[in-house]
Amino acid sequence: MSVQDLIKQFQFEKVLAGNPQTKSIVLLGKIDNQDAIINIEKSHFIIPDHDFKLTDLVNDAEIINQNDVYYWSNALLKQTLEQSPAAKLNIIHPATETHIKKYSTQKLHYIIETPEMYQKYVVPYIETMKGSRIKWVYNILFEGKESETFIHHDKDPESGFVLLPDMKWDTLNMESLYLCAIVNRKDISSVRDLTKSDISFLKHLRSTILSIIEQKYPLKKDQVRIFIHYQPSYYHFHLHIVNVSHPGLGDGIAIGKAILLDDVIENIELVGDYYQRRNIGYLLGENHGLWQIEGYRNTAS
Ligand code: M7G
Repeated sequence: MSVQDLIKQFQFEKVLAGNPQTKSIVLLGKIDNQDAIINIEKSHFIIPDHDFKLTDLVNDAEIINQNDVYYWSNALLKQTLEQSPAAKLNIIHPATETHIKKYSTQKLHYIIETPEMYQKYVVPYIETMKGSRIKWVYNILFEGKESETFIHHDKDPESGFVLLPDMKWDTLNMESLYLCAIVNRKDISSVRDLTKSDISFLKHLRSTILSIIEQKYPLKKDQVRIFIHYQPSYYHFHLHIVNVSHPGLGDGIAIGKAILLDDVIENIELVGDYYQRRNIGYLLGENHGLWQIEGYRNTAS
């Protein structure tokens, strides 16, 4: 089904979340009697370097009010799908219960996860999250899905990875550049699995990604931050690569979720089993699968 057909068939049920700061909204509804999630985020502006006229951007405006030298108005922008789209629209269909919970507004808790909590509750939880939930990852790595967008693909089973545009990026606006690097290795579920033996692998990822970015985009290596999430939504090791000018959508780059790759490398260089031994603090929503586990919840709160 084309994206236009999916949009036409969407039957709205309710708003799952909305954020006036990121100018985004998440809707729940049905397509073909199956749950569907629509995530719409208003796009950032793309201003050409030269020959820019405000009327290229603004089609019309209506005054709200005026006082002294101050004018404020509502405006209609000139937009095209190819160069200046109004919004980025993502669809998940059919959406699972886990998707619906993930995208719903929820109460957050600050968790200090001890190595014992990790072993007792998180390891078994991760096992239940592998299978179909990371099908999209294996589609990219082994089935050629999205391969037309690949920026880099090294098939070496130990050191190789795919670098591609993240689903969160509109692929047009450099200021919000958001890439994802997914490794071929299947043995790293999260930062908790990284040890001294992974240092050269992580350094290889870092240097390869940075040199590709410098070649391919008008960006220097100090203009992106590379980080991982803990807890991630998908337990197959991947890196987030984001333009430093992008504050991130929602909590994606916030403390209590994002960990810089440089910090990870340095930590395990200093203490080989750093991520096996230490407590890790993070924010967790009440809809998260881990919060549903009574023992975990009681230990965490
Ligand atoms: P995460 O930390 O596991 O989850 O990162 P979260 O950031 O969603 O909480 C997974 C990353 O992969 C996110 O940045 C997603 O936007 C991105 N992503 C997820 N899916 C299902 C896809 C996909 O199918 N294709 C691409 N290109 N990126 C995806």
